[in-house]
Amino acid sequence: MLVLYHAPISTCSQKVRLVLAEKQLDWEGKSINFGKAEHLTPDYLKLNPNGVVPTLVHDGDPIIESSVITEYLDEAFPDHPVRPKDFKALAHMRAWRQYIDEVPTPSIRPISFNTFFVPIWSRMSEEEFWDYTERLPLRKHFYRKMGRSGFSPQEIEESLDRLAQALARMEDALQRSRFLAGDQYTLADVNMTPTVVRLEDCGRTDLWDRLPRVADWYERIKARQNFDIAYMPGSRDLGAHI
Ligand SMILES: N[C@@H](CCC(=O)N[C@@H](CS)C(=O)NCC(=O)O)C(=O)O
Repeated sequence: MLVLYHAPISTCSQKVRLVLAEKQLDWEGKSINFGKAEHLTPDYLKLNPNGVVPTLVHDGDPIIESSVITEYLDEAFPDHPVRPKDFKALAHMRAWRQYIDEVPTPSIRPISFNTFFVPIWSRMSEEEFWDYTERLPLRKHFYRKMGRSGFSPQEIEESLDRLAQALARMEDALQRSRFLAGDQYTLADVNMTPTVVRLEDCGRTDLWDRLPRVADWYERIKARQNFDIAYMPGSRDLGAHI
């Protein structure tokens, strides 16, 4: 029995939903509403002490961290693999995954947060914002430093520059293989997908205007069966779940 605590618009939840769909696994969803701070309730914090989504509960045991969850799913359910069997190819895939977790994944946050979280915070008074951030186990000081009005234009530009570098690295890799870590669709592609989708939803497809292999990769990613399942209604509507 697989239960996923997730949010439709959450990029980390989308990674897990892509893998669940690719592996054709049945799961029960429990949708978490950030606007109602459902990720910070005592019951949810018992499952995920970081107070973030996603959390996968498998036969009663919670598993947290999207990149850990996706690898766990591939280990626990070997059909329709999303990791190469060859150890060197696996190391190559993991290096990609680590790079994506370190560079593009945090770099999409400024543009994404300004679009998604700032409307929630702007409805709060300074005191309410302070009380809300006091409850955050993971990003209390990060959010306080950013403030209720979100990231500055300079911070947005810097993060878009990091994303442009990541897309250029993808273009280079896609000269040599069909997918990021070889000719097999793997967790490297899964990890990168939500960031590229979010860039499209924020109107920044210009970042791959001159990267034909990235454009082709993205079209192939969107044409896969797991895509429409993972991107359930509401997943791309940034204002819908506030
Ligand atoms: N490293 C974690 C990060 C999870 C994460 O940041 N989730 C976001 C949604 S994509 C969240 O729950 N944010 C709520 C918050 O920051 O308060 C993972 O990959 O699972």
